[in-house]
Formats: sequence, structure tokens, C-alpha cells
Amino acid sequence: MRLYLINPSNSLVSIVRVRESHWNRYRVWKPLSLMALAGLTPPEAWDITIVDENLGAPDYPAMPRPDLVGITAFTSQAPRAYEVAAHFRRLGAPVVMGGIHATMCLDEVMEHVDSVVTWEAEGVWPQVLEDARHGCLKRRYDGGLAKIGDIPPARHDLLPARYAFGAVQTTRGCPLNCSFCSVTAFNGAHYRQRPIADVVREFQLIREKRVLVVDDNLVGTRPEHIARAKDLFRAMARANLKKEWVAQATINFADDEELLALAAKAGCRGVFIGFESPTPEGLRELGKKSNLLKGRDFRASVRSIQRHKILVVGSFILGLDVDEPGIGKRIAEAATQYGVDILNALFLTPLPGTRLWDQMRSAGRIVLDAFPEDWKYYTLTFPVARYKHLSPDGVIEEMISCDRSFYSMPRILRRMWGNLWGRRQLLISLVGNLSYRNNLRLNRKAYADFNRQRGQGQDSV
Ligand code: B12
Ligand code: SF4
Repeated sequence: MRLYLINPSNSLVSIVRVRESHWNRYRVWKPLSLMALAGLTPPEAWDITIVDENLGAPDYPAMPRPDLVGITAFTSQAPRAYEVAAHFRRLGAPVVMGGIHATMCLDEVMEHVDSVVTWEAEGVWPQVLEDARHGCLKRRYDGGLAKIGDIPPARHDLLPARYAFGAVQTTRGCPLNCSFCSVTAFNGAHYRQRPIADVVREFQLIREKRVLVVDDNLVGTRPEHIARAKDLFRAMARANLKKEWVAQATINFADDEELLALAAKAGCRGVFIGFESPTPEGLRELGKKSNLLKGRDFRASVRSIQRHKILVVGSFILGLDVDEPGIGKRIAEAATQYGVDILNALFLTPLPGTRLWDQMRSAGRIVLDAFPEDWKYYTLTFPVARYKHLSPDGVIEEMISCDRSFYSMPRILRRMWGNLWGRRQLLISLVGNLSYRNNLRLNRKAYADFNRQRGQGQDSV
């Protein structure tokens, strides 16, 4: 039986535009969802091919007809997912779709595929495969939240060796439930942890030297989470994995010297932290309670992390109700003042399933709502909603001014000097900064196309 597992691309996502900017090559990440599904698939019964369209879409008509197609999709990938599904359904091959978009927009997805798997796949995928073998796929399977104490390792051998990073997951779920984020809605508030021995074994299966740990918060928030993270890092160091990895964490990562030292010893080279807003009002609006700790000195926290030669990528959101003209520069100033190595600023975007979606939907503030086509703009890099104090053109101008200010050549050089002086991941930081700087040009073109499509004329950016 032949199984295709497909990760559809979205040409509006700059990281896939490798030809236009070769710096983007270094940010092509592996689709772990499909590798995890492949890990749940008996290899003796199924011949599995994973197609990641981010490496380029294959010539589907030239490929042998499959017995089953599984498609994953974030919301921004949904329009392309439906095109791919339509192709295979025309051939008579059954198509099943799963992942976050299929779960949050079930009715829409049901119109485009034969079968939908909602929530996490571990509990139901073997049944889906059996039903597909017997030609009796159900319209819907509900996977619920998996017990991740005994999941098999993902198949790290199935994709070509063309990625800058391998991928692994050690925990699922987040108790913090920020208003804009779908993680708590999808993976639950309970912080579920995989057994440390399983994680270490899985690391050993990864071919790439560099690894993205996809957890939403690798260290967690409670003392027992931190203790587990320390045990994990100790086990990784003992196993002498020889990997360098990057992960996501909340700012409390900075508060424990032993944790930082163990993370660095285990191979941590970079951490992605959501600062979200430069103001307490903004943090309150987003429900980002973890950043509101009284007396928190973000600059000192960033320094503590960097002292362990770990890069800090800071993420901010632009377009909050409290944001007024000038917010772009303000975010760039805050990120510079905190001393982050790379800034990732994104538009406030209502994603289905979040509190923000409910609020904006009921207030009639979602402007791009010709679904499913408009989902392609839900990349967080386009303003899809109405922003309280910023006009549609104004919010884009703020984003351009933010990126232009943070990624000005003098500031990049100053940061590189800091990296060199602190002997801190100079090469990764340089590639990151230059790829963001390069994308400024691509983004301007993308905004102009976006405005044209909205019928506002090209000159408005
Ligand atoms: C790693 C990651 C990335 C990587 C992507 C790597 C890749 N190619 O997959 C990078 C950094 C590139 C990325 C980019 C983006 N991401 Co992202 N990302 C994640 C993250 C942190 C982990 C995903 C992951 O690997 N999980 C591990 C796997 C095992 O879990 P899973 O994907 O959920 O898969 C399970 C189930 O969903 C299900 N399943 C999934 N697919 C399928 C398919 C079938 C057929 C079946 C049966 C089941 C099934 O089974 C799996 C096992 O249980 C998630 C947060 C999260 N916790 O999921 C955000 C997340 C998915 N990203 C998100 C967003 C918004 C984006 C961006 C649009 C914006 C941005 N700048 O971050 C971009 C755009 C990407 C694009 N191409 O359009 C949102 C998506 C929300 C939504 N409704 O779409 C999330 C949920 C984070 C959030 N804050 O809300 N992301
Ligand atoms: S933004 Fe981060 S801290 Fe907030 S709910 Fe999402 S994963 Fe948790």
C-alpha cells in the first residue's frame, strides 16, 4: 500500500523563497507532524513518501497513484492543501487531512477531503490506516490529546538531507493560554512531558547536526517542569549527542543559572522568546501573564541567557489595541534595549480557535475573510484585521519602520560585534540578521502585492 504524506507550501511565506534569497535556506524546517505520523505507520504494510512542498512541489501527475494521501496544514497552508487534495481525489485516491486547521475549521475542511482527523493523531492513526486498507474510511476521527508517555519516535530518515535543522518534540501543551495563541486550545493546558530516555534516543536518530526542539515552552513554568528540564539536559549531556539545538521558552528560562548552564552543556545555542509587547498594557491585553512579573528586567534576563553563549530571538506582536502610531520604532527600540540578537515582529492575527479570533469575529474586525482563499494571508506577516489606532496602510508602515530600524546595517554590525566579543554564535546570528534584512525587500514587494489585491493600489506602501 502506498502512502503519501504531504506538507503543502504557501508561496507567501518568505522562508520558502530560497531562490529569491539564499539566506532563507538556513531556515527551512522539517515538518515533524508528518514524520510523527510516519512513525505511527507500520513500515511492513505501507510504503511511505513524505512530500515537503517547501523544498519545491513535485510533479504529482508523474508520481504513481497512492492508496492513501495524508495532508497536514497550518491555517495559512489550507488553500494549497485543498488544491493538492483535489488533485488526488480526481485520481480516485482517498485524502485524509489532519492538524491544527483541520481541527479548528472542521466543517470547511470536510468539504475538501474524504476524511478528517481532529486533534492529535496518535490515538487514531492506526485505525485510519486499517480503514483505508479495507476501503471504509470514516468521514471523521477524533484523536483527542495523546498520552505521550509511549509514542514511537518520528521517522527522521524519510526526508532528504537538505534541511538546516532536524526536529524533535519533548513536551506538548501550555497552561498560559495567551489570547492570540492556539497552543492551549489545540494541545491543552496540561504540560505533557515525554520520557527523557525516549527523547534522548530520538535525538540520536536525527542526522542533522542542528535541531529545532519544537516544544512551545521547553522549560515550562512550574518548579517541577524546571526540574524535569534540568534532568533532560543532564541526560542529553551524558549521552554526548554532539547536537546544537534551538528551542522556544518563556522568559523565566533566564531565572535559573543552573538551568542555563545545563542547557548550554546539552547543546542549546539559541532560544526563541515571546516578549510580545514593549508595554505592560500590551502584555495585559494579550494575556501574557508570564511576562508581567513585577520588577522583571528584560535586559538583565536576556544578558543572563547570552552569558551562556545562547542566542536570543525576540518575538513581538504589532497591531494591539494599545498600539498607536510610532509602535514600530518603539518595538525596535525595546528589542535593541533588551539586547536580543534577532527580532521577529509579527502582525496581531486572529487564528481560528483562539480568544482573539472570537473577540475580533464578534466585533466584525476580521477584514480578510473570503475563506478559504484568504487563509493564505494568515501567516502573521500580513495585516488581516482592523487595528484600533492604525489604518491598513499605517500598520504596514509601522512594521516596515520596525524592521528597518532593527535591521539597519549599523545596528547589525553593533550586534555582530557583541556576538564576537561574547564569543556567541557569530555565524548563526549573522545568517539570521542578514536573512531578515534581505527579507525586508521581499516583504515590501509582498505588501505591495497584498495592497494591490485588496484593491488599494500599489503606491500605498
Ligand atoms: C515547529 C513550528 C513551526 C515551524 C514549521 C515546521 C513545519 N514545517 O512543520 C516553523 C518555524 C517554520 C513555523 C512557521 C509558522 N508557524 Co508554526 N509552529 C510550530 C510549532 C511550534 C510546532 C509544530 C510541530 O512540529 N509540532 C509537533 C507535531 C508532532 O505536532 P502537530 O504538528 O500538531 O501534529 C500532530 C497533530 O496535529 C496531527 N496532525 C498534524 N498533521 C496531520 C496530518 C494528518 C493527515 C493527520 C492524520 C494528523 C495530523 O498529528 C500530529 C501528531 O499528533 C507549532 C505549535 C504547536 N504546538 O503545534 C506552531 C504553530 C503550528 N505555528 C503557527 C503559526 C501561526 C505559524 C506561522 C503561520 C507564523 C509564524 N511566523 O510562526 C508560520 C507559517 C508556516 C507556513 N508554512 O505557513 C501556529 C498555527 C496556528 C494555525 N491555526 O495555523 C502554531 C499552532 C503556533 C501558535 N502560536 O499558535 N512553525
Ligand atoms: S504564546 Fe507561548 S506562553 Fe502563550 S499560550 Fe502560546 S505557547 Fe503558551
